[in-house]
Amino acid sequence: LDAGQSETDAEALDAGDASSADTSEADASAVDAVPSDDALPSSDASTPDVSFGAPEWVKEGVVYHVYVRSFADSNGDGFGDLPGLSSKLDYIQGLGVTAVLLLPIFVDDGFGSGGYLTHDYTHVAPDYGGDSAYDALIAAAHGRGLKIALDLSFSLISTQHPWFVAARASPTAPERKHFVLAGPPCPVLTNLANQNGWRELAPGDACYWCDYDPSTCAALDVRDASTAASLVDVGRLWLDRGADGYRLDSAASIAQVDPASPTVKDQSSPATHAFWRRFMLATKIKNPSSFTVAELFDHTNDYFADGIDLSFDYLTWYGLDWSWLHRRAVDPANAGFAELLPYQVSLRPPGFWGGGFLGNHDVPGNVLAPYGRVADILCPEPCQDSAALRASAMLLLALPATPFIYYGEELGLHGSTDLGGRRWSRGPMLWDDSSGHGFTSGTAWVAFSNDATSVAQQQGRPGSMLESYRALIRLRKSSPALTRGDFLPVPSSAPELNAFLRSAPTERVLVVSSFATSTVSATLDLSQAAITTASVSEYLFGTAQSPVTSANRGAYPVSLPARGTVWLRLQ
Ligand SMILES: [Ca+2]
Repeated sequence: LDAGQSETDAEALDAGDASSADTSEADASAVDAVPSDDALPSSDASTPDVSFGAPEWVKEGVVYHVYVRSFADSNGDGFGDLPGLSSKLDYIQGLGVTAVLLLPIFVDDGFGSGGYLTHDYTHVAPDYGGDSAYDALIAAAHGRGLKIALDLSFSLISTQHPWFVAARASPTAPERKHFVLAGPPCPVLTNLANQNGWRELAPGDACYWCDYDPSTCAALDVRDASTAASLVDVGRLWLDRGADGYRLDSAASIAQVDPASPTVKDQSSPATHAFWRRFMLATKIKNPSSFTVAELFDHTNDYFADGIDLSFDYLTWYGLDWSWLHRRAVDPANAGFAELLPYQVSLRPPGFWGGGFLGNHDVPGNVLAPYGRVADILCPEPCQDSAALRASAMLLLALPATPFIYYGEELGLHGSTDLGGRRWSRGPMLWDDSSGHGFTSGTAWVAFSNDATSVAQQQGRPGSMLESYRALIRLRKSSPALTRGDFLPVPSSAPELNAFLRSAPTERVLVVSSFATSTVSATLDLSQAAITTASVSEYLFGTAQSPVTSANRGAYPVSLPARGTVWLRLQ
């Protein structure tokens, strides 16, 4: 990283220089007019006419979630890059997905943070191919009708960011305004037992905060107007440069420590909401069809009021031991589903949309850990029976939420054999069976998984996981019920069977799923489903069942083999 260039970038990012983000005066004044504590932005008469809520293309779409560093390497240096990703657009388009969400691609510290600690929000990392490779990707993707979404990590930046370097160098540096500072002496958080995060900028100097390793990261202070404006400009900048949406990393944490009360860590603080409100208004003005998905674990209603379009459905994620899918995988008779999924759906106010997922980049793991990729949970190596993976895919793609498919899940990919924490779930894609697996002509930056499979093996092979995903994505996208339908839990006589109905005006789809390891037979109560004598059952995917009729709807008999799932269309 060229130091002189970095300073220039940092200055350009500063609030005073609106030209850096090509911000029109009209946009800026509209955003600045928003009070920090107003109601839902669209209800505020002082705001322009902006339509909030997830755009239709997101509600009806499927998103492919990619770690660029591990997807495809174009130049043999062992790191995946944007030209590599661009070279795989045929494959991505062939999956049938609508959009590709990239882990952070900005100038960063590379391996350590996975891109989440940025040095410079205004440029793409050189080892990803830089800005020109980004422009080429956008042009190629848009030419195919594919959307590209970026990951924004605003709560913490790298201690190598020019702002921090300058702030640390001098007590009078104006860049100090960008950081959460307190002391000396460093405050001690009172509501955390084993974690502090305050550290002196220099011996005897003020303290900055980071709740990970303070030697690598520092919290930005979005209560500072110029800092907030700079970050909002980043949101405008990348929309101007063709991005179609954003993932908001750690959205609840962006203002979790207040310099005015530095002993308390408080997620979802008023300053957090004020910032996102301003950010959402600015980005919706810039591109009304863009979308934002926030990494949120709770209080999602409050973020909808800020204008955020959708949140990830963490409660239904398999990857945490308190989530339903994980508990279900461990104990197939776990009855939590009957309450949990309706609860998850109930968390959303009207208009708010969910993001469903089975796995992501954040799951640490090793051979002994309970987490990892979804395949590590549901079909550990050597994976002899992939039925459970297919069942999880059928659930994901039937839920009332936009599915986010984490790269490799469509192959049944397991974690990297690297033991470095989250690297486990960030291993390289397996494209073919050569020594570099088609990922690189050099040496991959992190170990491959032990999977004896690849895109080349599964492509075009009927019944393969890849072809199953393709078929399921195609079915979902063509189904009004599965994409936009209401969600209605269906009572089952056996707790091992999870059943629900997705219901649109023109179509209903019954979904029955079992993670049991043997056949389960039960009856379902479909009496709420308005089955008439004219209803016709059409088997869509999975284990064929008898038709639903007006005579059997009160006690509809189903029988599912181990790890069985069925999609049944009722018309
Ligand atoms: Ca490369």
